[in-house]
Amino acid sequence: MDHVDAFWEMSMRLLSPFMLLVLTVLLPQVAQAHASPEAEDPKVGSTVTSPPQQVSIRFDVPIESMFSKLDVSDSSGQNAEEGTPQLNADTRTLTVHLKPLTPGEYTVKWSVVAKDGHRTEGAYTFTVAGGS
Ligand SMILES: [Cu+2]
Repeated sequence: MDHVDAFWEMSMRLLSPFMLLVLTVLLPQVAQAHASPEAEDPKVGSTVTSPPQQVSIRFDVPIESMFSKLDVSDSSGQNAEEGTPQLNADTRTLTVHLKPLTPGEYTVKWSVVAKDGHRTEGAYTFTVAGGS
């Protein structure tokens, strides 16, 4: 074993605990940087008795408004939203206004880009009660 190897081995022995600490602190933040829905209004899978005037989703991290989409459609696939989705001042809540909704099931599709550049997307339904 030559001098360089010994130096290298000692360096790694000292550095490894430090590297482990750095990874432990940094990795959870990287993993959480994707945007996941925290709260939906109307709630996922819910049945509401009065037609909502808007759909909003609050995410767990800030999102980019330019790349974020929020679509609402009725059971025949017709657009139910009115205008384009707006990002609230908190930069975590996406809201879109709705046309007057008739009773039935509605599908909400969302697709957002978090500040780390990663896109996440999902869909869920809610039902407006009444009718047949
Ligand atoms: Cu990410």
